[in-house]
Amino acid sequence: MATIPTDRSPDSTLAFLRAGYQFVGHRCDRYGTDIFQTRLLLEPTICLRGRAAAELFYDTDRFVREGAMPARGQRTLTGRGGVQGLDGDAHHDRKAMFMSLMTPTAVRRLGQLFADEWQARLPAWELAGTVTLHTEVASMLTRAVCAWAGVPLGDGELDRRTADLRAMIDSAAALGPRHWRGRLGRLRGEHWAGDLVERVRGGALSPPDGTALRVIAEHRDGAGHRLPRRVAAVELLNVLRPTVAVARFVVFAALALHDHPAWRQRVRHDEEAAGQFVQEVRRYYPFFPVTAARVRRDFDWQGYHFPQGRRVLLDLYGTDHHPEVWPEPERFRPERFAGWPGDPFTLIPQGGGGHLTGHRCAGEWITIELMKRAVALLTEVIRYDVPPQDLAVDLSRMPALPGSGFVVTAVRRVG
Ligand code: HEM
Ligand code: MYR
Repeated sequence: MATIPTDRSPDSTLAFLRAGYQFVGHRCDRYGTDIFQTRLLLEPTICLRGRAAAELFYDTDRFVREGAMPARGQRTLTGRGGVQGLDGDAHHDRKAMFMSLMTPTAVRRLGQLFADEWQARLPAWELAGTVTLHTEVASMLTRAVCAWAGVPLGDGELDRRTADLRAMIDSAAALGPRHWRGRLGRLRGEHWAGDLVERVRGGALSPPDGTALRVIAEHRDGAGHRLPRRVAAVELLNVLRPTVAVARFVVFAALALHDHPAWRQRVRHDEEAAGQFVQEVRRYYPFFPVTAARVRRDFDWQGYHFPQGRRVLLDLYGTDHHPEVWPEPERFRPERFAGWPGDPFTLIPQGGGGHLTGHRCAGEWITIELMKRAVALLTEVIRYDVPPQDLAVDLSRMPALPGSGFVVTAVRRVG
């Protein structure tokens, strides 16, 4: 049995937070492997990257999710009791509930609500002179996803809810005040979402059939039990929060259009080119760095031993930038997706494997739809100037964003 290359440091948690997206990749490069072991949060942890590793990681006979997500991430990003930490039949049942929301018609409807919201804000943008895209898009997505999910949202509530959802995302890998803002956002958010669920169950609120709020409030598990209020709240937030997170990908799309102006022309009124562009934005820009699981029971793989219970991280960013998978990974080249046959284990910004059978992101189709809408709006409906600003994307900052949040000026409607 080969020994997994192992970091000597007694604990690398701070090194991980400092190195960010490149923590796993740099060490793999140093050891000349796609696997090494380190200590994170005082626990031995195996880190993996690459296609074969992704295929292994998504084998549910070999890995479980129970107890995989660090407590800090549960208190901020995911909550407790939600789909991310389930295994086996319980996971399958809960995941089917999410996937039932993702019909092509429903996905298009969310895209339309978002585009309508964007159009409605244009006059205010034209007047304002200066707009920060990340702030505006996050707020528009909150409005759109609440309408889509059957969640009532008063005008006076929009800023509070957007801020809380953003704080949950921003705090996922943070220490100090940023972590506490996330905890407060989650506390308030779960309280709000729990009340909504109770109002539906009590008949005071009647969201349309098939909307996320109604489906989650009325869901019954295999044994016929409703979700506890707190779990239902966590699952409703699992629809609202990540949709708001798509604002980051919209900003990255705007950044890519700015840095590669030839693509501004190519994507206009060309669905195929726009599709390739969106895939490359998802591959290229840093978002969800790694995901975590635990070894279900002892096994050996490629001559390495994986002991039961060991935490394992899959490097999503590192796999999306692996030179054996993606030639010239640090070049932004949407044309690499022309005729791409698809592979569930190579393009994994939102996880790999199957949507229903495993933990791959339930919102991948929504994400792609919203990004395509944003690209069309940015290239076909408006023109804008991009003044000098801090557009650098700091790879040690998780989750990442251009420093300025992408400021645009002189917004005018052209389409
Ligand atoms: C899971 C990323 C948008 C709902 C995940 C995972 C990642 C991810 C990396 C975990 C995969 C794993 O652990 O194997 C993203 C990114 C998004 C996004 C980068 C872009 C903003 C969305 C949207 C929704 C959503 C729009 C819903 C409307 C979920 C759910 C899970 C999940 C419910 C848990 C799936 C499970 O455990 O089975 N996402 N996601 N996500 N995502 Fe997303
Ligand atoms: C979501 O809201 O579920 C999707 C987007 C959130 C991305 C946040 C990524 C930050 C770092 C997470 C570290 C996870 C460690 C296991």
